[in-house]
Amino acid sequence: MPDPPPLAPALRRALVEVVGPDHLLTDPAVTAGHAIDWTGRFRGATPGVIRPGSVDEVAAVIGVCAAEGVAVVAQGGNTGLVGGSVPLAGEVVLTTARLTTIAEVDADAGRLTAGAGATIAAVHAAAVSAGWAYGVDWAARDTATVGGSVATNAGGLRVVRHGSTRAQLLGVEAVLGTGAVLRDLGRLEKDATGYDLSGLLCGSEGTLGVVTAARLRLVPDPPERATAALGFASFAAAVVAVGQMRRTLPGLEAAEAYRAAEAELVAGHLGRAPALRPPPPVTVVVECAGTGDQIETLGAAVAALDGVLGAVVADEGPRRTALWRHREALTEAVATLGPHHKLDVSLPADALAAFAEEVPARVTEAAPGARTWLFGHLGDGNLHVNVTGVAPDDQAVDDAVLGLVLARHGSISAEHGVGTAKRRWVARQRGDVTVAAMRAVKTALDPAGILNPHVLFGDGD
Ligand code: 2HG
Ligand code: ZN
Repeated sequence: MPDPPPLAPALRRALVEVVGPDHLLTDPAVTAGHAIDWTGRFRGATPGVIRPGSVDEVAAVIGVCAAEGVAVVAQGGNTGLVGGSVPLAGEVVLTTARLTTIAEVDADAGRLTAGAGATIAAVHAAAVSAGWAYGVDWAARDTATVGGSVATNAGGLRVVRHGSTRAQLLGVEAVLGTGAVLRDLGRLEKDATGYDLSGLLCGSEGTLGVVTAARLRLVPDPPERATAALGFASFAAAVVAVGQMRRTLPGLEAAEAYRAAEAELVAGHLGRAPALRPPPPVTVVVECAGTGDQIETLGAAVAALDGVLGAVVADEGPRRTALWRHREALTEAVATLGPHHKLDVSLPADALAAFAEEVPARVTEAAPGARTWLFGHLGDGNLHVNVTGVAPDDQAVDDAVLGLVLARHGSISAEHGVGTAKRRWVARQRGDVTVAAMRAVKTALDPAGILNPHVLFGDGD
């Protein structure tokens, strides 16, 4: 996009008065990194990046922007994949990078309060030091932040055991579009006093408020863990086996899948042999955790499965790390192939295998030169359809894949959010009544319409 006009002098002065001159960045060489997403597919421009250092500064910044009618995109680690945290229409960027405090760790109750800019890795470390664990985790943990994870209701690798971010959330502190501060961090485990506004802000993608802190529920940290890579002839066989493990293995923490093509791509990228040789049509990485010998527990569960073509099992140590590395590095391996489309979808269990078998053909029908890369979280029905060899703004592939998802009663966004990439599809999935109610909530909490105004809602909804 062409460079947006510079900030008006009065606005600039008002923002500097709030955050100080060092925390309003306007040099394009500095702001450029905040204007492009991780995949390189979504590239915008911004007249300024604001770095408030406290909730009061966030409130004052939003108050100034609301009064001036200036649109704001809130940004955490900028690891989002759907164009929801970059200024595609010349918005100013409000980064939570300075809100990193992790406080009020309650080791008895198992909860902590984390600033929006704290990374997921920092939350893990704080939880472990208090004798607990945090139930949400994914490969971008060192960069992705609490605020972004709340804004997108992020899922990740452990949803099969602990649920998505909303399931960990006791409360949030957030600045609404008016500049008012919603202080909802003190909620108790049981609290039936009206609307769950923290739950509502979770997944709202920066459209209702800027999350500045979150009160997070922690989970026990089991002492023993075992991980296995299992081979299957098809997604259908893998889905049946994962269903059986979910029923019989209470400590199942993850069940992740990828195909032979992805196994070879990531092995080449890492310069290591695939987890299973030769790679089977589908590899499933499973992990269980608990007390007692988990190799034995997992081994017994695997032995009872039908259709396992090959298996390697590992406990703590480099072999376990290596099994995870092959799964977690898939995103970076695909990224080496250039800008690509990412379609993060979920399917009902009984439709998942048929979808996985059909989607590559639908992609090549829509874009003959395109290639599909397929992997994801089999334990909760979430597949990541990555497509390379297609222009960044070409919608034909997205339409083919998302049309198939809706025909199979799935969701067009499982854990990455809608962003700008999928906003045309929300009404088709959720229906007009739901979208009208969502718009009414948006108007109530952000009457000036300044908070991330170009995500979530499609034109004409
Ligand atoms: C994962 O599961 C992330 O690794 C990223 O959600 C998925 O790259 C992707 O499409
Ligand atoms: Zn994922």
